[in-house]
Amino acid sequence: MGTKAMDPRKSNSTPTPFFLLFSLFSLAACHEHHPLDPLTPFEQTQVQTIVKSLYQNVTFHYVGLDEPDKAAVLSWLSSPQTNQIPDRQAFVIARADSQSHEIVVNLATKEVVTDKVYDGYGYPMLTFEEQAAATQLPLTYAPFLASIEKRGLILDQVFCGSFTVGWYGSEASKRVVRLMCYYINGTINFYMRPIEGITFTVDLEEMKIIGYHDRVVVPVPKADGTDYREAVQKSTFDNHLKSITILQPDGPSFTVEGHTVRWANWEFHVAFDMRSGPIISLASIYDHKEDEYRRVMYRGFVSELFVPYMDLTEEWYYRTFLDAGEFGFGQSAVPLQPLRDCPENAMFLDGYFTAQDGTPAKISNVFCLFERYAGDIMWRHTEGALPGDLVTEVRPDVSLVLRMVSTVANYDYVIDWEFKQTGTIKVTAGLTGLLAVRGSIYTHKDQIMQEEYGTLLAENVLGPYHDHFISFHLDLDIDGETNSFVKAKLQRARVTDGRSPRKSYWRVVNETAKRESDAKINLGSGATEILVTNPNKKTKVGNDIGYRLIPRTVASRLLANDDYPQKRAAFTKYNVWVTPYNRSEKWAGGLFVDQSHGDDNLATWSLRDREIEKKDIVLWYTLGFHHVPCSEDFPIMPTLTNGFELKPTNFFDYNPMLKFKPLKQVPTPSNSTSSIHLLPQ
Ligand SMILES: *[C@@H]1O[C@H](CO)[C@@H](O)[C@H](O)[C@H]1NC(C)=O
Ligand SMILES: *[C@@H]1O[C@H](CO)[C@@H](O)[C@H](O)[C@H]1NC(C)=O
Ligand SMILES: *[C@@H]1O[C@H](CO)[C@@H](O)[C@H](O)[C@H]1NC(C)=O
Ligand SMILES: *[C@@H]1O[C@H](CO)[C@@H](O)[C@H](O)[C@H]1NC(C)=O
Ligand SMILES: *[C@@H]1O[C@H](CO)[C@@H](O)[C@H](O)[C@H]1NC(C)=O
Ligand SMILES: [Cu+2]
Repeated sequence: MGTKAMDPRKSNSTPTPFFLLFSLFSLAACHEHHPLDPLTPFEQTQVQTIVKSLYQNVTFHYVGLDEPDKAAVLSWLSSPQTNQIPDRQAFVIARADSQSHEIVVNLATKEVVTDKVYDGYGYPMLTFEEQAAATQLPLTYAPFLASIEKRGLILDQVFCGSFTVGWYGSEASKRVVRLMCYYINGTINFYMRPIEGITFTVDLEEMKIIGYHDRVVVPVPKADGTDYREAVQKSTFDNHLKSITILQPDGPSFTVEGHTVRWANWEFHVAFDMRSGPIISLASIYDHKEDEYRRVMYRGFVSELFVPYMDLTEEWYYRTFLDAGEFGFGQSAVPLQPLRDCPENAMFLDGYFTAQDGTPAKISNVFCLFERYAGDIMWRHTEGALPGDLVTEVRPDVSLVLRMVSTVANYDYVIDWEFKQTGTIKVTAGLTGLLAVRGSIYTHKDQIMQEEYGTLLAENVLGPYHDHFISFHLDLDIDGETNSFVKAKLQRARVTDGRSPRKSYWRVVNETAKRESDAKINLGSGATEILVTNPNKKTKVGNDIGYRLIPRTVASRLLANDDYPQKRAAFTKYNVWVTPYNRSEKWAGGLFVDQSHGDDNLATWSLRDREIEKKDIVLWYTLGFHHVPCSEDFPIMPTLTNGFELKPTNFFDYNPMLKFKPLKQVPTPSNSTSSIHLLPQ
């Protein structure tokens, strides 16, 4: 951090070395594939050609790598020179002839391996193109034009958004969305100006409005004070912050080769997926004592999100979104802004998703990768008890962060995967952006005489209560695939035998889960440590090798089990689940999520109650936020964060950073005495 730093607003250039690195990244990706590399634009185009040769009239809803079998990947990894790389295959979800298809394309042989019509409940992820087309329909729809006129609004200031409809018990369904319109006139923040009381239903196959109800006229909230742009707010107040920058005069300490990132004692592979965003694979940590990389996680990614609103009015009750499976958490990612979204020392990576017609679409700067030094302490001690000089040993905490921001319409989700030299993987989810608000007749809380489903945030603006759950698929391989799941319960014990003047203490009672039903856990009551261990490997003194899940704030679902949205998002029933590895069990809310009935998801898979002891297991952790909006969330929300850590627990024989050279801290070559930067020694 330096006080001599330039004003970040005046510079939009990223130093050249990072761009150079980025070009290497793309080049390497073209030449030699890692079996888990995402599809390249060239491969996406091959998929497009092959699928279009089957169906002329087809829309692409998902295209991604058809993940090879884990055994094949691991055997390739054990000896990449001698073992053949598994054939590259693409997995496609497409619509043709009004049917959903699951298509697997072999990119080596250019053949369609399977083409299966899906006839169960639920529909594929929506495409941007069909949503854009749907939201244009109101602008020429006579009943809506009349509603707009009745409210004294002008049409060219109206903007409509599309929303998935959920499922509320009916048997038959069509591919439909609901629309909600907003008034722009005078603000970029139209989300704060709902034209409340109107519901549209659009048939996406026919691309026409099939339902319209103008139920009630509610004042459109004012534009005043809603526009968050600095130029509009004219940012009058000044906290007198001087500029801050992060300097790495010798460049970053990480390298990116293909999609493999190496930094400090970590190595992992990172891929972009249009459904889940970042997929971290094969995360391994170097153990200097063993002189080898030891695997911690085979694959980790955001599997599903669940955002149910608690407002029961006609215009709102259906809003119970599953953002990954309905809207695409990955394809909703946005380009990160250098110096604002990520610090100056960040490197940026691009990602590709597939547009509705099968064409590759690029998201520039979809990830940033940077070393974080926030002035924190990794470990320290001052020894002053002995005669002589005070002894102080301190190690600064420097970590590596991979970041993505997904903006699913109004909300912005900041997802960080952070790797610490002590072996911890820390995942942070930040929520910011704009609340979904309801237009209301109220201008003051005292006017509210009946049950409302939210907080009055401003005149005519009500912020409905809602949740955000984010479910992570964590295929941990703690030093190998054979793992067990252990609940270490901290239990109070009474002293009754007079062995101590104390009356109580606590002890650890370990329970190893035998089957899936033993591993469904709601955290937050009692003291239980959650561990994934490798019972075949021990530390020097005989403890099972392991990693611990350390959640931040725990939020458990509040909806009833028989409520429709809860059935669809039944993965939120518990905070923690464990399943045996199965290549096709990736999406906690099921594969076809839009209007799903909840018959294909984590909760139904785990009814099989499979054995999970000494098996290759997957840990699922769902973090949550209960969001009771407050006035500070208006007109734009300061970031709210939650997350979890995966921390080595009897994985190493001693503090893994004991024998590593500390970073050398040198003052920057400037007049400033307070600026410090770090150099590896
Ligand atoms: C393609 O399919 C869509 C949706 O089923 C249909 O509306 C459209 O008419 C079809 N176009 C052609 C050229 O067949
Ligand atoms: C649009 O905004 C302008 C400026 O704030 C205001 O004068 C005008 O009345 C608004 N028009 C409508 C139809 O809301
Ligand atoms: C329980 O497991 C923890 C973590 O692996 C370990 O530290 C502890 O020694 C175990 N306790 C017993 C009683 O086995
Ligand atoms: C993998 O999971 C799918 C979906 O739950 C299931 O149909 C299949 O039988 C499972 N495979 C194995 C080997 O258990
Ligand atoms: C150092 O300080 C002097 C006097 O304040 C100033 O003229 C000079 O530009 C400074 N140099 C740097 C590198 O900031
Ligand atoms: Cu929220």
